[in-house]
Amino acid sequence: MPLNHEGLIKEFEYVTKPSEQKHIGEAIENLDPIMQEIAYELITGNNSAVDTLTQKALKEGYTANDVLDDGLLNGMAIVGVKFRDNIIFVPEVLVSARAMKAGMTHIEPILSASGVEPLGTVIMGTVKGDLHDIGKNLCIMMLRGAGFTVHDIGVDSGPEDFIDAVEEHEADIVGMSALLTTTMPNMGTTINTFEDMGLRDEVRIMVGGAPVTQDFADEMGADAYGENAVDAVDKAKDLMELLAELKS
Ligand code: B12
Repeated sequence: MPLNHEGLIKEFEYVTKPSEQKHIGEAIENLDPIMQEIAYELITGNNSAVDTLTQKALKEGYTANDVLDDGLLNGMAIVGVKFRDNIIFVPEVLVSARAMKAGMTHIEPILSASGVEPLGTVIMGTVKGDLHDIGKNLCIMMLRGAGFTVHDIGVDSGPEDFIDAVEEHEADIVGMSALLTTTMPNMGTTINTFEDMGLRDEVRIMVGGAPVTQDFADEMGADAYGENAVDAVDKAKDLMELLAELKS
């Protein structure tokens, strides 16, 4: 079915980077009407519509993965682009995140009951001294949606909190978030502590948050930097491949 949902076509016009136009465009060009509708309602933050449509799609025989990949995640990818490009702001992102949650309520139990092997285990936290968690929580939602097991250690997390969580859950990846220029260096402190404890080779570390850049991530010794929640998933997948190569 070609893309014919007027609202979604309009929303896609906000995607202007050629690489994203290709990536997201290919994902949405042949979506069934109900998936186009789910993606659109998620973008506009209509959580009761996302809730109803997700249940309807599941009843009609779409798998939990179909609804997640084709409907919810495509919608969230456009939300991520609009937020980054200052077309929408925090309140709109939160409303879309609430709509995503409404859909995930029906998807998550099916995915966890299906016993699909998780892609990997991720520990996510906001670094010491920092209480911002909206972006971290969005990343967690997307990572879980993509098939990762994620343990959220919350905000104001010191090196020992990350290390304890990695050991307890035998995690593959650590994700650190920071929104304050004053707390960003705590990413480096955490990475150094992993090194000091001889645990640096056990995990791959990714960092993110509005003031964080690729250069800063390199300087701190992180393995990856993620610009947004969609990128967090891509980077986590890359890091899992890297870990698999290292282990083989
Ligand atoms: C909401 C908010 C708050 C809320 C936080 C609520 C919460 N539960 O998170 C409250 C009111 C508590 C707050 C408090 C403060 N805040 Co504040 N806050 C913001 C605000 C408005 C939005 C941040 C946000 O949620 N963005 C939305 C999310 C979706 O974006 P994001 O976090 O960047 O996340 C995305 C990416 O960065 C990435 N990402 C994020 N984390 C990770 C992690 C990984 C691993 C990866 C791969 C990717 C990734 O993916 C996310 C999704 O796309 C910003 C201003 C702004 N417009 O950015 C100021 C801002 C961050 N706050 C600021 C300040 C100064 C403060 C306070 C110090 C204010 C004060 N004097 O008390 C306190 C600090 C409290 C503390 N110790 O942390 C400053 C920071 C300035 C600076 N240079 O450091 C900002 C920039 C405002 C400003 N312009 O001055 N704040």
